[in-house]
Amino acid sequence: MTSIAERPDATSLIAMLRDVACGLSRSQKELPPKYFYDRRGSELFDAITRLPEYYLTRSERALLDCWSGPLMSVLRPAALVELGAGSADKTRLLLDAMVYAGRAELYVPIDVSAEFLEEAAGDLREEYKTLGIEPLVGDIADPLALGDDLPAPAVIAFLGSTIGNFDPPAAHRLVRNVAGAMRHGDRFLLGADLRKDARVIEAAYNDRDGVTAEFNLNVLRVLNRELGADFDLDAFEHRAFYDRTLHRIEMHLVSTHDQTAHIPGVGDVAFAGGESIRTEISCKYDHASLSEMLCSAGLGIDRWITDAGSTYALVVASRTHGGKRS
Ligand code: AVJ
Repeated sequence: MTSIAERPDATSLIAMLRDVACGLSRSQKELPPKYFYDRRGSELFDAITRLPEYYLTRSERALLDCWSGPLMSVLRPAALVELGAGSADKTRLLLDAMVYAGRAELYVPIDVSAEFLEEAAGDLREEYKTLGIEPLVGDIADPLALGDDLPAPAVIAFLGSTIGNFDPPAAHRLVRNVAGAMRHGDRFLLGADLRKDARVIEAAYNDRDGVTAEFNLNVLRVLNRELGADFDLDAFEHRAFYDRTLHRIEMHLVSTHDQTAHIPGVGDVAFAGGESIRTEISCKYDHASLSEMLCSAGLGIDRWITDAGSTYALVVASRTHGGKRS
C-alpha cells in the first residue's frame, strides 16, 4: 500500500524510467540501489541493521559512541553537514557532541527524499532549540550546493558505509565534490566498512532470516508499483557474494528460469534462466585504498579510528592545501 505522499513526482519518475531502461539494457543488467528505499525498503534496511550478522551499523555506532565527544571537542565545528540524512540516532550522537563543544550553529542534512528530510528536521527542531536546522534536498552524488554563509568550521559527515555503494570512479567523484566544498579548517568525517575475512562479509549479506533477500527483492516491488512493471517476485532469487579481487560485495537477483518482464515506457526485458540483475555493490576499503582516494581528491587523513578487530573505520580528513575560501 502506498500513501500519496510516497508517490514520486513526474521528474523523478522520468529519472527512474531512464535509470531502469539504461540499467536493464546492459549485458550485466543492473539497477541503482537508491530504489530499494521506499517506506517498506527503509523498514527492511532498519531490520538489517539489527541482524546479528550485519556488523556494520553496530561497529560504526560503537565508534561514534566513543569518539563523537572527543572529536567534536577538538574540532569544535559551527556546522554539521550530513550526506544522506542517515539514521536519526547517529545524527543525535554527533549533534549532542557538537552542541556540548560549544560552537554549534547549524545542521544541514542532505537527502533525496524531501518528505523524509522534513519529518526528521521537524523532530530535531523540537529537540535542539538553539540550533539552526536547514535541510537540503539533493542527490549526494552531485556537487554540494552549500551556501557561502555556511558557518565555519564545518564537519561534513558521510556515514553508514554508503560510500561502498559507489564504484571507484564514482566514489572518487563524490569525494572530490566534498573536497571542492571544503574550506580551510573544515573536516570530512567518513564511515567505511573495512576488508576482512570474506566469510564474515558474506554472512552480513546472507542473513539466516532472509531479511536481506526481502530487501533485495523489494526493488522489483518498487518497479512494479511505480512503473506498473510486472516482475514476478517468486521468479527471482537473492544472491550476494564477495569479490575478493574488487574487494566488494555484489548483490544480485537471479532469474529462476527464462522469462520476460514488461515495463511500460521501457518495453519487454528478457531474462535467461540463471541470468541476474546486479542490484548493489558494497565496496570494502583499507587504510591504503581510502588514503589514496582521499589524497587524489586533495584530502589528507588527520585521524584514522578503528575498533580492536579493524572491522570498520571512521576517518577524519581535511584539505592538504588551500580550500574554497579561508
Ligand atoms: C546502506 C549501503 C551501507 O552496503 O551494507 C545492507 C546496504 N545492502 N544489506 C550496505 C545493504 C544489503 C548497506 N549500505
